[in-house]
Order: sequence, then C-alpha cells, then structure tokens
Amino acid sequence: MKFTVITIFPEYFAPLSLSLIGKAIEKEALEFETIDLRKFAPGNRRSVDDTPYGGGAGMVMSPEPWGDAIDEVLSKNEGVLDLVFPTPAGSVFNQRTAESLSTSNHLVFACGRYEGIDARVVDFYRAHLRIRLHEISIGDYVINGGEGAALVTIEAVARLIPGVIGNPDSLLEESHNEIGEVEYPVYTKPAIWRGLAVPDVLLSGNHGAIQNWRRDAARKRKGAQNGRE
Ligand code: 6GU
Repeated sequence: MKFTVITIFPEYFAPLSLSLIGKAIEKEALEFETIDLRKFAPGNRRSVDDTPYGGGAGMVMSPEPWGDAIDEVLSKNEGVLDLVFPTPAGSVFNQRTAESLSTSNHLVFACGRYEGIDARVVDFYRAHLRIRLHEISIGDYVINGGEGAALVTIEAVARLIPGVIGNPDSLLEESHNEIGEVEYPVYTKPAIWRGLAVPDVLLSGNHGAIQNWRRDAARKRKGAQNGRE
C-alpha cells in the first residue's frame, strides 16, 4: 500500500517515521511520500489561498495548485487510487472506514487549511475515472487543517496492512469483538498494586470464564461511557 499526502506542511508527517509504521516503511511493507502543495503555487509569494467569493471570514485554497498537484499524482501512478479530502463536513471516520480504505493500493490525502479548498476541486475529481473520492471527518469538532486528520486516518489504516503490526493476533482479537474494538480493561504484573488487586478470574487460567468476564467488562465500560449506567 502506498500513501501520498499533499500538504503545505510536509513536516507534519515526521511522526510516521517512528514506531511500527516507521518500521513498515523501512522494510517496504508501506510506501509513504509527501508532496508540497507550494511547489504548484504561482509567483514569488507561492500563495495557495485567496479571499472567498460572496465574502465572509478567512481564506479559501485556490483550485489551480490542487488540480496541478493531483494531476501530477495521477500521471506518476497508474490505475485507480483513493483520494481522501479530510474535512469537518465529511462522513465520520470509523473502524469500518479504516477497513474499507485498507483494501486500496494507493491512498492520496489532500490536506486543506484555512476555510477549506475551492469546492470545484472535489466536484472535478469525483467525476474522474481513476479516482474513488472520499470526504472524511474524524469527529464532531474542528481542527485547523486536514493534516491531523490525515495522520489519524493513516495510522488507523496502516495498522491493518499485513506486516505492519508485530503481533497480527491483536488484529484478529479486535475483529472478533462485536464492536470492532478492544474495550475490556487490561492488567499486568504486579497482581496487587497500591492495594488494588487484578480480578481473580484473570489469574484462574479458565479461558472460557476469562472470555465471558472480558465481554461483560467491555459492555459495562461502554455503557458507563454512554451514560447508561
Ligand atoms: Cl478532517 N478537518 C478539520 N479541519 N477539522 C476536522 C476534521 C477534519 N475532522 C473533524 N474536525
């Protein structure tokens, strides 16, 4: 799987060289590249934004650099790619979205800043035969640009790719869990810490009882978070 990120802040993605994802890139289980949008911006000032038609606060990213940058990605790669526009107006990203995107050969992120990208860019590429286009939000709050959302999405997708996670059993356990997440409380040594004991059942060696306990504990936790208990 290849990840391409188009951004005015390529440095934002430095953390991807750390940890499991960094290792996966090193051993070529993943390919990762950034493209600096300013390379496609005109003039000495390399400006990528302008004032909004119709007035209002803030600036809007101009369509031309985006068109040129995305066209370059298309010309340097073959076949169909998934083009992701992180936007608070998108559909909310979840584990199902991550699983679906993890079947792609090439994920391209178009990270907007300011008040967003000129809407004609999405309209234009939605109709492109080599592009599956996605507008994705990472939750009901606003952050300053698509970069943080792209980082989150890349991490959620990359860990589903074979060879990225050290112990693939942890993925299996997640997908067997009905909610698709590991949500039971976990414990390690010592068995008693500051007077707090690890639940006896986890020391029992009874795998059936442990499974049942974990399922119930996960439900309780979820219920408590949703204010039902
Ligand atoms: Cl994808 N972008 C921005 N700017 N804010 C967000 C978001 C994305 N998802 C939630 N909030």
